[in-house]
Amino acid sequence: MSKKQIKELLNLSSTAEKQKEIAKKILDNKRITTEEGLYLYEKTDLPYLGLLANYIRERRHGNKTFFNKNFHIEPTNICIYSCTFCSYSRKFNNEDAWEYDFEKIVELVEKYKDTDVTEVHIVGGVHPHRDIYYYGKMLKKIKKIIPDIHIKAFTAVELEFMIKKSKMTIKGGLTKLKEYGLDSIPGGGAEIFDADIRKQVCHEKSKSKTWLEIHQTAHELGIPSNATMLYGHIENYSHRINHLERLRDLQDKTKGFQTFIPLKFRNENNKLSHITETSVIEDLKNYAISRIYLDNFDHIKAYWVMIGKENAQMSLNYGVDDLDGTIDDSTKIYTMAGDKQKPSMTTNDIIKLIKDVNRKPIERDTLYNEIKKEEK
Ligand code: V47
Ligand code: SF4
Repeated sequence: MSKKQIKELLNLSSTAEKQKEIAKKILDNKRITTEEGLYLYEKTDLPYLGLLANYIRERRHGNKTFFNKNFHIEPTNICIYSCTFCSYSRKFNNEDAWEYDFEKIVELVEKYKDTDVTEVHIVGGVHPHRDIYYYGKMLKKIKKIIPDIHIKAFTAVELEFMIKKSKMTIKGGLTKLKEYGLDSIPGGGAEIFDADIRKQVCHEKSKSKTWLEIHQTAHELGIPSNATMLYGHIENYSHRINHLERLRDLQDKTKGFQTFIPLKFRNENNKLSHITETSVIEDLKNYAISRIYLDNFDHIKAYWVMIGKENAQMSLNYGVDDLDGTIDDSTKIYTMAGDKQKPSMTTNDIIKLIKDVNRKPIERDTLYNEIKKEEK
């Protein structure tokens, strides 16, 4: 259907020549340039972007919409950094600071022992006292309770710190963590790669080069990872395209990224609260352009906790094919930044959400192996 619509668009005299050129490239499965990416952000509208992005999404995945059964652990919100967009981190002596001890972590994991959850996602603050040996012990304890659970843990920012603290090289540190049970790396900490913007929003933490180096090394060691982009704060469209370009380049080299997750900036309780959050239209445009631009990424994921369930449903027509998981309500990173929804959905909730917009729910594991087909 969308192929026919794109062909009709190519025949319309009112369609701008540049839009026709880009649409033709998409039909021919060709890569668009940085300049064309910027043009998409600056000069095109949502119906056009949706048409192209949905065509690509359906060419790759048809009607399939992936989700997984996972739970999150945020071991601590104590963090040495002070990113201006962050609502969640606290210094040691703050009354809202927390750190779970191993007993608490074990208690959290045990809740899922005899369930069909396939993944645990672990992301937290950069705690000044915690090194690889500490986190290694944590991973081992988790695997002891649920041996075949997939552990997706630690952003590149957390990894850089714990590896340095343990006086290891990136390669040495990641190898050690793999031995301890690390299976893949989440996409956080990327924020925006542009150096000027990074300086303004998170000047102390990992440089873009280091973030990319950690992911590249992980891929070379057989540890897959995800990629994110935090958008809708002080960056402009060329910063976003530059970010996507750098991810696309690395993916050409390693093929180690599994999915791209645009993260919408939420503005409550942080130093950027004066910034108005992006509109739904802008969010959908951003998903669509990500789908069009990242031609070497298999999946585009909407993190429903952050954009809300209805917007996540809409995103499935704008390039998104994955809605993340049935997250347990221990996640605080977004509720502290303004999300009002309790971040938890049962499997039936997520299946219904997907079916309600005529897509086909597919449960996957972290590596996108299909677990069980849900017939419509
Ligand atoms: O790096 C922090 C972002 C990230 C805010 O790989 C904020 O499957 C919006 O890594 N508004 C951490 N975003 C989360 C993360 C993640 C999330 C979902 C899926 C995956 C995955 C990874 O959260 C941080 C930062 O970019 N963040 N504060 C905020 N106020
Ligand atoms: Fe720390 Fe991460 Fe928050 Fe930055 S975004 S202050 S690194 S918890």
